[in-house]
Amino acid sequence: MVVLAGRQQPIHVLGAGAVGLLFASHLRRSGHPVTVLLRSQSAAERFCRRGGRIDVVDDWARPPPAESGAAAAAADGIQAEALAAQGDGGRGVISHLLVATKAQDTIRAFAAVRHRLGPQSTVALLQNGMGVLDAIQAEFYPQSQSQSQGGPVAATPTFIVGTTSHGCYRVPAEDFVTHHASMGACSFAVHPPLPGAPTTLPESAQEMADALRRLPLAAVEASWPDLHLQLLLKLAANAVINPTTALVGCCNGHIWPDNPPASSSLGAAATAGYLPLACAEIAAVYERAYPDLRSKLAAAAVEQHVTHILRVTARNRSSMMQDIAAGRATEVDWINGHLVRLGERHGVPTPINTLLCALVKLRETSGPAGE
Ligand code: KPL
Repeated sequence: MVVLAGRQQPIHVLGAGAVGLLFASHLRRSGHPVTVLLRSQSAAERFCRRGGRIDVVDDWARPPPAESGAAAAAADGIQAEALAAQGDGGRGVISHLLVATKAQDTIRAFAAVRHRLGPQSTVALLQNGMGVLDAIQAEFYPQSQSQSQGGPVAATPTFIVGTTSHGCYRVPAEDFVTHHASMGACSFAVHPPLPGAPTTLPESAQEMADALRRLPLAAVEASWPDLHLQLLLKLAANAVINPTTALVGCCNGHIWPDNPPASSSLGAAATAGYLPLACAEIAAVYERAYPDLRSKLAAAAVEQHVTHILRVTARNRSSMMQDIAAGRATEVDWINGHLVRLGERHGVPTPINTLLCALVKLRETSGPAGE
């Protein structure tokens, strides 16, 4: 951890949803100073009044029938800052930033901290879907894109891209509490320096990678190409699980084909046809878009991965299901929408993803109670 003026630099966490709270709490419990960046002054005050405490309810560690009374593991002494105060230029540089916002909220949230990031900063991104780093670069660091084509060297932060299969959800009535419903894993990779940029990464990049690796969240550092493969597999899992559970309003396990049919009639229907068809469509897109990865992204491999994620997150409520239930916009454009656009670019039809996209968007506009 960098020590400036005798003070350890905090890891700032942007996005206080289920995943952001889970990581913030574990980072704090691992001994790091942590600052959560909250949307409003009143949220920051509420957080300070509870002693800067985040509770993680470890649902995954409980046997299935015991649905209540789980002890929460608390991490306290976490600092909070409000993002709402525009022009908070007085606040210092952020050396380590973990962005755990929803894909669709990331550009807006990033805009509020961009002025506090410099070339010595490291930003770890942890969104579902694809294209968030490209969108950030296009919006805030357009020079970095010209640099990849040999343009002038850009003073951008170092980016770490991660993906996680931990299942977690929040209950709206519980402030700063996250339920860790299923123990998954996490992979991340440091974005390699762009052509022409210094090849030595800032200290903050190694520190951020070390901090993530040491969390009790099965986090592993991957090479950049390996991470790309994992992002594509995770995209497939999110494209099948999230809209289906959001539209039906069920936990992930309900659509898990191996669930006993007695407890899940939709699970049985999925076994019969839907899941393999959806996976085959995604694999067909990948085959054209990434021919080099053909052997690793065949329909059987995609289906095996989706089924694995369904099994390990059976007790979770997918993030899209939670968004729909709360009347919020979803990540569908970054997940199924991304696959539809990729299919269009490579001449592969994507009727299932197109339909899922359209249905989720209709559901988004019909409001929480479906009026
Ligand atoms: O990423 C998820 C999500 O809900 O967004 C999974 C891994 C599917 C867990 O529910």
